[in-house]
Amino acid sequence: MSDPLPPGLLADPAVIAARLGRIERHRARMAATPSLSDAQPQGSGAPNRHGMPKLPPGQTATRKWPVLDMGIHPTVTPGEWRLQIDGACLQPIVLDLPQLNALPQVVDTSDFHCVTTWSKMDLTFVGVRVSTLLALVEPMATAAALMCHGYDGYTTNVTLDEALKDDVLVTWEVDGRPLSREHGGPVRMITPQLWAWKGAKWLSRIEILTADTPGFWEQRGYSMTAYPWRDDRYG
Ligand SMILES: Nc1nc2c(c(=O)[nH]1)N[C@H]1C(S)=C(S)[C@@H](COP(=O)(O)O)O[C@H]1N2
Ligand SMILES: [Mo]
Repeated sequence: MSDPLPPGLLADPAVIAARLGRIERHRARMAATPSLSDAQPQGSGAPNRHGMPKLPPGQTATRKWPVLDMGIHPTVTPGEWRLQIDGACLQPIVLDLPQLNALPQVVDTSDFHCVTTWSKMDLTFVGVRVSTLLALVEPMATAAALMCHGYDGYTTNVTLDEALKDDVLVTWEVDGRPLSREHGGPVRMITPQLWAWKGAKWLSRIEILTADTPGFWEQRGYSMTAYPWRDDRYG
């Protein structure tokens, strides 16, 4: 791809090139099996763990939880970590980890579906719902989407409808352990109803937008909506 990386982005170009190669292969598979494509991805509904076959089409469950990112893992200590929440809201804030931990917490078991065809099932996360964080900052009536930023310069967009789902968390603990650095510790976001790239690791900022705007992978051909159960991967 010829478009330059955004400034400040720590990325391995070989990792990005390899990931982009999947788009053409996916298009070819969709063309060969039109029943897998769906022009109307789901926009709402019950969480996918309930009343659905567990694995989305084309996915394989893994035993281990793979690590996938742009190749550089920023070091952010729990003491240094901050989350800025700003944009189209009335009360922008910056939270440190004790302040985040003091908010109402939830424990939720959900699945983690990666667009590269692996799914890690049944991870139990402790965190704060994104809906709780958004309530704190009072989004304006014009708010439509979030741009989630990582300390590595990564960005990904999530519509407000999706971000408000109960299992969308800002999390620091998984399966009884602090979230490891390679999985985005000290704090990351998860989006169990969407492909996992929508969950920014090393979360640094949640920017409230008035229009859904593509993030890093979305600018490079990944789906804006990213619904695993519709095989909605690219384009
Ligand atoms: N900050 C940041 N977050 C990121 C990424 C990244 O490169 N940087 N990669 C995304 C992608 S493509 C996936 S599939 C998941 C992988 O999370 P894991 O490494 O914990 O499995 O993180 C997402 N969040
Ligand atoms: Mo991914």
